[in-house]
Amino acid sequence: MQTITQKFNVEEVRKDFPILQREVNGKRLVYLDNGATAQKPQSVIDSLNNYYTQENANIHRGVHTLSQEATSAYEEARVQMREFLNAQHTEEIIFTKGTTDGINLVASSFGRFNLKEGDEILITAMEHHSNIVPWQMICEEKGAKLKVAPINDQGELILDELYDLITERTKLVAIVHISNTLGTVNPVKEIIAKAHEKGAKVLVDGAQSAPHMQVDVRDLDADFYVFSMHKVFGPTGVGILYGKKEILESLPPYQGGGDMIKTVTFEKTTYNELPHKFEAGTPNIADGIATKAALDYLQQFSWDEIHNHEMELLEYATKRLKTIEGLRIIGEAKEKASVISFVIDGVHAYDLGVLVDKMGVAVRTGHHCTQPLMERFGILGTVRASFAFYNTKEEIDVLVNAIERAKNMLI
Ligand code: 7TS
Repeated sequence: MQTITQKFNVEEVRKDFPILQREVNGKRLVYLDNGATAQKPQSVIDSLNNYYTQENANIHRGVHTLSQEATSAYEEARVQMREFLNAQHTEEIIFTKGTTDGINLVASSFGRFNLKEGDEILITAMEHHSNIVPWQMICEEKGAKLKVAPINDQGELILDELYDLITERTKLVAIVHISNTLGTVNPVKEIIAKAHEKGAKVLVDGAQSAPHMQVDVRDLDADFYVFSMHKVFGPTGVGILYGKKEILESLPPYQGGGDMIKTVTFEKTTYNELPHKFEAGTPNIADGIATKAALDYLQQFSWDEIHNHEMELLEYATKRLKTIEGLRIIGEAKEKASVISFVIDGVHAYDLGVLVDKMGVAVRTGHHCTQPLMERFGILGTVRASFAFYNTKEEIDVLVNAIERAKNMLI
């Protein structure tokens, strides 16, 4: 799948991301909030600039040259995304606004079409709010039941209990691939197989996995896979919904409007084919096109190189953070991505976040849009450092020193 043209060298890689050179509060930026959004390489920024300076036109409608060029560039991004995910058909790739938008699309369209009173949707205790609330809304509308699979104290799914919760009433299992708060990597392939045995479809929230690992939707046999490009070194405002062709074809549209129709009369409208059926209105053209630049950038490296580097960072950061007295890591699953959440006795996460920011270090604090998960651990929030492949061990040293200093000021 990957075309490897460049050997992974973190110092060289960092030069591709202009923002990493800037200072924050008089200190070199140490950006450790990649779980919220990742930084963009110059090639993505150039793609956006090029679109607005050279290509700007609406797509799928104009006969003029600019419109045709923009349409080709947009559709090329879709083709490349198909390859990136190893999907079978290009029309299985739907452009959305992001993960949240993709989940709402499926909840609304699949939910309206398939759910009836007494049916069940299964999620897990570690879901992001955007993989909880849309299901609550559609379950309430349809009289269906939302069930929640539990986790253990390490932050791993209790698989036996999860499998017991999948019944013949379960219409869909909606599950996060990698937890944004705990870093836990869930065995989604196995879960999908079990769900399919019982006739349930599966949506995978890939918001945190797409930036860190190879996603092969056919190998996983996922029915739906959603993520946001802004976490995959691409632009904001564009996301991907992969759905199996036969399922997407069977579903009603999410929104009505231009581009999603074949014919319209006041009596009856017929809908366009995939993928346009799910892409009403003028899409986010510039960002859709820049998605290709992000994939081109990422595909210079092998996933093994990225994974090895990130695992070194995870191991090093875990070891160093554990030397801080009173610090407790939340989420110690055996299979983890490069995300570390922690609490420190007697210190409020928010205060710590504000102080380390003064030292140039960007981390996230709070509940990370996983309030039920915070409740499960009996805490209000954590400090979270989430690493990308452009981060370094030196930056982890800066983080650890900043935390020590902040802690001494606060206690
Ligand atoms: N699902 C997961 C697992 C996420 O981590 C996020 C965003 C979303 C869904 C929603 O993605 P969006 O692009 O539609 O907003 N997570 C985070 C985070 O951890 N910090 O800020 C956003």
